[in-house]
Amino acid sequence: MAHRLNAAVAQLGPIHLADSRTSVVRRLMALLREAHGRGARFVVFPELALTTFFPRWWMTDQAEIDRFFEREMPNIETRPLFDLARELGVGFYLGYAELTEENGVVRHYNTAILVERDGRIVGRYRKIHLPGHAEHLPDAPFQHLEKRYFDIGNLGFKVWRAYDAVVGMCICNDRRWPETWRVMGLQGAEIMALGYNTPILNIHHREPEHLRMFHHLLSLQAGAYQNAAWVLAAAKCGAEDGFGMVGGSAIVAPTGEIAAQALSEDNEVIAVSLDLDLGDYLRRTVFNFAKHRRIEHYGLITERTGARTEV
Ligand code: ING
Repeated sequence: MAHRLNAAVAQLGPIHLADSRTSVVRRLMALLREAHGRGARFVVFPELALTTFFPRWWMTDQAEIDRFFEREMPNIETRPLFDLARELGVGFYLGYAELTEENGVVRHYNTAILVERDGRIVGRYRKIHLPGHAEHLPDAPFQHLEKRYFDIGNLGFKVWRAYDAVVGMCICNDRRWPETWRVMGLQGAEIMALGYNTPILNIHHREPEHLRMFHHLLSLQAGAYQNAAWVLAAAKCGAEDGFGMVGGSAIVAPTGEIAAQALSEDNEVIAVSLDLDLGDYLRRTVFNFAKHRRIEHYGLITERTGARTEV
């Protein structure tokens, strides 16, 4: 009997600056109900799923910045989502801005959590690859200040046993780095979940807009195939206060094929019955890591940060 998990990706349309957490949680709960109605027992929500993508805004007042962060999870606004999940027996991945204190120091992370079907938080990931910049770019149409507002994640890329599967997590820009996928693949991830907020416009270089979707899907499909795992990716998309973000939420099979993809740039659920044995033949053959990898030749990957030509 095939080892299966009915899963869904819940894409979010725009969240505007003026939208309250309560209104957003209502949308998340509606998406959770729809996913449950479609048989899903695991649902992936986007990165920073409780607020607008605030790194687009230049802010200097820390109290203003901290208003976008959650000091505890669940909290009074998100508790209804956790309660509904437990009532329906559905687990979820949720991205949000985490404010916490470590050894007396306040930290700000771009975080994702794995919540089991009984409502318990069983996994936490803090975004490692923070894109963008830390300084103000006054001439740019918008900012991308993740390097200013977030600390670099300190939990590594892990996997957890959840929903009767082995599940890894990453966030957004992480998907562009093959190291992300391989570290989870080396831990036997069967499912790799991520949320993303990807602006349509490249503020650093004139680039055809279609490349945003191409690079997004290329990253997902390569990560899935080269590690023989299912990839579930949830966008927050559409025009947030007029600033466009790409959709393209997708469920990608271990073969690298797109099993389902969102059609809109609004709230939308896509669902697939994941055959968790589908990647087995790839892990036994072409991506039998133990048989084929030659780590004695890979040293530069962890010894050298930037590229350097020495010839
Ligand atoms: N957003 C974008 C992402 O990686 C980006 C930033 C877009 C970087 C395109 C490079 C190219 O999808 C986040 N939030 O990481």
